[in-house]
Amino acid sequence: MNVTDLDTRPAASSAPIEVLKSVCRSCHGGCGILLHVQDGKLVKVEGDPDSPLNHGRLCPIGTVTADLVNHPQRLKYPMRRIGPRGSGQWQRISWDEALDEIAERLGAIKQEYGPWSIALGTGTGRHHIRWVSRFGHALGTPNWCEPGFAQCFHPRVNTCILTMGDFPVADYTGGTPPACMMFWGHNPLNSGPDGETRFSVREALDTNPEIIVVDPRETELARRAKYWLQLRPGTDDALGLAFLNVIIAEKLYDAEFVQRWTHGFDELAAHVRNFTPEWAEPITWVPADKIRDAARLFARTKPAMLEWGCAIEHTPNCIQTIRALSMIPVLTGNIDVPGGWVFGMKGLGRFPSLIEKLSPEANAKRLGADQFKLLGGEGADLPAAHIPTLLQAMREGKPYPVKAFLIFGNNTLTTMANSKLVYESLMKLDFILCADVFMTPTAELADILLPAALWPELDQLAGLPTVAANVVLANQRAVRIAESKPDEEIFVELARRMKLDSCTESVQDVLNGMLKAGGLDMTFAELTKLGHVTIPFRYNKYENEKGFKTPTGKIELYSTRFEAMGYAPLPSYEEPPESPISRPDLTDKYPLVLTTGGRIPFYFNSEHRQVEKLRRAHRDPVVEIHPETAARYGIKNNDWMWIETRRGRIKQKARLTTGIDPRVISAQHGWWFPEEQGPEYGVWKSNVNMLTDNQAPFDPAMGTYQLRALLCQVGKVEAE
Ligand SMILES: Nc1nc2c(c(=O)[nH]1)N[C@H]1C(S)=C(S)[C@@H](COP(=O)(O)OP(=O)(O)OC[C@H]3O[C@@H](n4cnc5c(=O)[nH]c(N)nc54)[C@H](O)[C@@H]3O)O[C@H]1N2
Ligand SMILES: Nc1nc2c(c(=O)[nH]1)N[C@H]1C(S)=C(S)[C@@H](COP(=O)(O)OP(=O)(O)OC[C@H]3O[C@@H](n4cnc5c(=O)[nH]c(N)nc54)[C@H](O)[C@@H]3O)O[C@H]1N2
Ligand code: SF4
Ligand SMILES: [Mo]
Repeated sequence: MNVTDLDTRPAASSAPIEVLKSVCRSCHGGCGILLHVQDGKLVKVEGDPDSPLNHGRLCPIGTVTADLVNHPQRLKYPMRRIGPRGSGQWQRISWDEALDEIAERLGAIKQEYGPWSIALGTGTGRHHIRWVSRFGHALGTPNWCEPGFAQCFHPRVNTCILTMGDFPVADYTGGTPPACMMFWGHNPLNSGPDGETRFSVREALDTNPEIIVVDPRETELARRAKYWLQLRPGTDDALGLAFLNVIIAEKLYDAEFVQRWTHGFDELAAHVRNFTPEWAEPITWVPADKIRDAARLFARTKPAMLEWGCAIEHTPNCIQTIRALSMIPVLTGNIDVPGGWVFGMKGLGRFPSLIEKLSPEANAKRLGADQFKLLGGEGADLPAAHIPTLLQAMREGKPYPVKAFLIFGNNTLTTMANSKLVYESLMKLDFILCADVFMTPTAELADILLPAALWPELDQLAGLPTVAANVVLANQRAVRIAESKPDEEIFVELARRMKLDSCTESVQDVLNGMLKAGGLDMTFAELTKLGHVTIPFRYNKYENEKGFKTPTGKIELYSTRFEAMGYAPLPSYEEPPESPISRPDLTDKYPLVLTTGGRIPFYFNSEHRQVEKLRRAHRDPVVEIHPETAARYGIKNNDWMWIETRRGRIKQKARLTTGIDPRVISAQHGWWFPEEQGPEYGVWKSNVNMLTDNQAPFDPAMGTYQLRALLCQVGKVEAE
């Protein structure tokens, strides 16, 4: 579907239209957007031509913002459940009643079991994500979580901070186009890179760089690539090590940069000596010559950038995969250079997470932190709880009971692995609070349900480290919908009602404080008039800043921090726990490799299935399968087909394509059906996390579980 097919015409009215500058926050990106408001209603949106990130364009999701905001199924007022959990019986209550009841229930649980028995959950990249941990810390609990934290983006952030002192991002705003772009487990034309926008990627592609793509599926980028490395899902670590082997063995590295600015090159060189492309070929299914050619191309073409995505983080060898891949731009001298990988300018001050308010006793209780130090302990930029450990504490009361879960924007039943076990865990709780913009199968399990505001209904600073690379963006409240409230304001009101000694400042005070701490001499209200501020960029910052912010002052190829925490200092390969190589005993019953979750442009994870215009563009869940494989099972294009793993069975619609290996299938994630009967809304029908596992093995440092390389079998769904 084309974006222009979406009907965004304003409703007929003669009242004046006010146009407000804002920033779309329907994904991790920050496209400039103009909000047209008439009679207090959002009637139309347009891309902001002044935005350096999208130059007036919007993707399908951004385009339907008014449909989303004004959707008749939005939650409009607080509700209390009156029947048994999951019975779908609700009663409208006032905000005062809701907040009083929440305060009372939390107070009682805190008293009896300690504040750590209250856990909080949120969703990816939300405006209020850091407010969830802030409120938790003020309440005295270290147990907040987000399904992407151990699985997406943050493993890259934490690893790079430890080994390079900062998190590098691709440089799109400096005016120097990349000569080579390598897309590794990342499809930013659909997903938008982390905190920039797909439009920056398109503009860079228009300058005709060399392209390398590492992906099991033939995406648009793969079709444009000089080298498309069609690897077996879950083997990115082996492929990354083979790249390092070629770059070092053939002396393709930037000798001057490596000598002056890296630590542990000799150890790395010895370590990867045997990881030749020939070693990697049978593991990854990528021909050795192709690996060699791609590594040579990346190393010889300058400047070059690596665009990496969450596919490399959906594996229990997540951290070491990131380690291997991050060294490719480092060895080739593409760090903090125009058109390469750069460190941001940090126009925003650090968000006041209030972590210092946690008592040492509470801090020590963060579930999973003793084991997974990059997720919950000393190696984490913002420590979070380990979800499988948290769910176990809900189910079994071990290592101590978790009694309440406060869910602020997370469709837990669809986005966390092993949905049935997640459901069992939630059903054991004494109290569930859910704040969401729509009713969902997860929200139906709550005791109290709060109507959250969407981004056009609130004030925020776009605060991802990447967005703040050199552009600081303000998102301003344009409209209000019924009794909905921004999550941030809910936290402040709850903190005040519970008489907590922090988290009681107003949202505006916190935003102004972040601008001030970042050195911007303006208030949030002043920034909203401008929409965004661009900070002049500097490259090669390490030269003037006495090196990189690591113990050795250099980029640590051999990581002293990892070693000190008891983790391997050099990257390694681990076979996925459920693969044709690690579990040949399963392949008779489950002969195919299943990958999940490749993004499509019409939905953000489990969201937006209510929006008819998007549904018209993409009605059903789709699984990609090779025609030869499909023929073997009697499956035709558009047939519903079963997908089954050791955990469960779901159905999705077959899309036959030769752009996938006959031994692999790729299923979509986040599916449920708002149009079907509640309280389940078809959540057990096509939800791919019925198939995934949240049990060990986990990444030893991050606690990550496997989402992209599992064994499955398929079959045609006969008429039911
Ligand atoms: N199998 C498999 N599972 C996956 C993935 C995969 O690739 N494969 N991807 C994983 C990844 S990377 C991630 S990050 C997670 C994402 O997991 P989530 O973050 O849970 O996903 P979403 O569906 O985006 O968000 C959940 C809810 O937030 C609500 N919401 C939207 N805006 C707001 C708001 O402003 N306030 C409040 N209170 N609620 C709001 C939406 O209505 C929705 O119900 O999923 C993970 N799960
Ligand atoms: N429109 C839209 N935008 C989104 C989202 C969304 O749901 N919709 N989700 C947001 C979230 S939470 C995230 S984390 C990002 C994710 O965005 P990306 O990081 O781009 O991740 P995906 O699109 O899930 O996967 C990228 C590619 O990885 C490939 N892949 C699958 N398995 C493997 C593997 O084992 N190895 C390798 N190398 N590749 C593999 C898939 O075929 C896919 O093309 O997008 C964000 N933006
Ligand atoms: S790419 Fe993201 S930020 Fe940009 S319009 Fe689409 S949803 Fe909004
Ligand atoms: Mo994510």
